[in-house]
Amino acid sequence: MSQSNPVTALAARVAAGEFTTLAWCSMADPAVPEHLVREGFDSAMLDMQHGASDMVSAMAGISAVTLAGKPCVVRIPVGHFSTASRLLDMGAAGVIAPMINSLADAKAFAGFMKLPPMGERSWGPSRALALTGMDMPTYLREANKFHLAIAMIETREAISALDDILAVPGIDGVFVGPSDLSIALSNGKAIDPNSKDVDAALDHICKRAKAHKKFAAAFCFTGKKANELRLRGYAMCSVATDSILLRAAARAELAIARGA
Ligand code: 3PY
Ligand code: MG
Repeated sequence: MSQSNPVTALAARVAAGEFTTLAWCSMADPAVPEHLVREGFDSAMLDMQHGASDMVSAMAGISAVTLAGKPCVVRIPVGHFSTASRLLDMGAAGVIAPMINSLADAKAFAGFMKLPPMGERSWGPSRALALTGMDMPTYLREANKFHLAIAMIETREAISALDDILAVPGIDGVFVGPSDLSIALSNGKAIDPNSKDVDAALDHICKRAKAHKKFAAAFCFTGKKANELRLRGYAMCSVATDSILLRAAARAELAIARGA
């Protein structure tokens, strides 16, 4: 796996033990993730679960990011595992699946992410061949190694099934969703991604991931949190979101313009 090929670079960097940042994008315009990776993010993440991306805008975003020389991953809506295969066909470097709560969820997701014999992904990497520069035999041989299947852990059920999920061969890593997890761990009483319970779960999830030789990743609202989790062993973190960054920059510049 090469770090110079944008589609394979994310898996290569994870395998090399390097920490990577994700530009979390809820806007569908492909210029948004492209700007962010050109400003230094290691990769972009297009959100089809809670963001505006659909299949057409995701394809444009994957191309824009990849042609800017960086890997692009996409989060699918809950349970839309067949969409994961299509995104890989379009050149995504990996897919994040939300609400993976059981061994059955993990197996179903991995099945759509990996080509046989590891999974049941159907052949059709039309755009991916162009973006990777690979011929068909090379892609068939290499794809399962460089496409990251990332399962979100964000419920009590997922934490109970964590070892089963991590043991699925086609699952490469886990991704903590601290907002949903905080709601689950407080039995629906609170949304607090920085709660003590979420914090304890973050260490537990990272430890179990390492025990299975898989990687741990997490959503972070700030660079400070991402750096903290990096030091606690996390391999990959988002840093804020496109809209958080845009709104913060707007507030800061307007305050200066108004003499603050
Ligand atoms: C969560 O925190 O629940 C997420 O899914 C990250 O956006
Ligand atoms: Mg969530």
